[in-house]
Amino acid sequence: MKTLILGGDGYLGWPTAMHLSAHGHEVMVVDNYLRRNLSRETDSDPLFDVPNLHCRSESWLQKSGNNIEVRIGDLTDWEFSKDVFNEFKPDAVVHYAEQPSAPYSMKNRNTADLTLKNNLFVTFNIIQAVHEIVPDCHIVKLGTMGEYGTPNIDIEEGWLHVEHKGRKQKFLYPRAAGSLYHTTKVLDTDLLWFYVRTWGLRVTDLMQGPVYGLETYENVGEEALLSFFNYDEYFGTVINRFMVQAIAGYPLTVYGKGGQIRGYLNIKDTLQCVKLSIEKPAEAGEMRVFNQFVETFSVNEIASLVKKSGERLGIDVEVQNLPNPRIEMEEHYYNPIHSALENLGLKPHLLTEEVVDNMMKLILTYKDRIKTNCIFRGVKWDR
Ligand code: USQ
Repeated sequence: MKTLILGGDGYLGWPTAMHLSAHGHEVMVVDNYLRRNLSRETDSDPLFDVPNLHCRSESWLQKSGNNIEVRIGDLTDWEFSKDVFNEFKPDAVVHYAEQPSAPYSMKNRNTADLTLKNNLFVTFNIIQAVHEIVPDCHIVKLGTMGEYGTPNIDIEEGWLHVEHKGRKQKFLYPRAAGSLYHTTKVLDTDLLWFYVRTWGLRVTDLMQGPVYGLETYENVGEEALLSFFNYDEYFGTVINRFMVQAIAGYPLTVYGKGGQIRGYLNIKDTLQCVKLSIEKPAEAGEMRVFNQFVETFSVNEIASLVKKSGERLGIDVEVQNLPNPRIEMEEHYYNPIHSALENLGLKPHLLTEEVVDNMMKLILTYKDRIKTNCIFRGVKWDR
């Protein structure tokens, strides 16, 4: 099976490429190094240096004997996108090629502009290229649980059945995103749904929660194959950030009351979910939406897990409640359904004490690399 991974340099893109390659897929990765460049521009370097995609592909070939093709270019450029699809003719395309940070999207007008244009035009070009060149290709799109916001009713998997004045209709579940970044994902979903209805595309839209973790089955023990691991305010997700803060002796930055609940997953489960989605594809004219996370935690619960791990490892961890720079509910109902991926065969990895301790120990080996000035920038939503 030929699988094209767009955004193949990122935190999730490169591990996905290796995982699918290890399981027999013929893989091509494409990236324009946007995430690397934004990390550098904002002085938000990852915990360790990450070799470029050509070097990582070479390391993977040495380790596995499998080749991963690499193309560097900007997928908002139609000519480049068209060339990639014409050359590779994928059976499936995994779309990670987006500016992934909520705080970055809220920093100023220019970062908002970049986020909106990049995210929507890459999605648009993928849709056009699939329709023109490989109409049977399955699009697996990384969306976010943040598309739904935190409504006061259960969150279904993508769709809501509404009965109104005696008649029934299935709608996309109402969206109410909490940042411009999350809103671009809502707009992506709408674009995809329009073209599924109009052109009969096959689409799986994965509503993913925040991901944590470093090691996957393919990179374990090999620094050259590790993924980007950001812990700064822009590009780090909260569990990864809190562990690095604990190791650095920097008080954990709980925003507001810390009752914000999200659905989390280990990076290993992202890889499983994407693989399962590709290998059991959507039908032509079908848009599947799966909620992609395995367990929910409040920010306070995460801080407590990290603090307790610190106690076991002999590290004193302080927790600090900061005024929340974001606009979000700090206490709320949260009950999202997440059975579809488990029904497809997902075997969840949970955030056990052992998993937290092992991640903390690995981060400890990079303690000298931690730069505390990027941990808190205080990007305000209502600037
Ligand atoms: N939070 C803190 N302190 C911090 C960082 C975050 O209290 O130092 C809180 C946030 O306010 C939020 C929660 O932790 O309530 C999660 O924040 P996050 O930064 O881990 O996640 P978020 O900004 O929502 O974005 C991340 C990824 C994004 C993905 C999304 C999934 O960066 O690409 O789409 O998680 S979800 O959150 O389900 O929308």
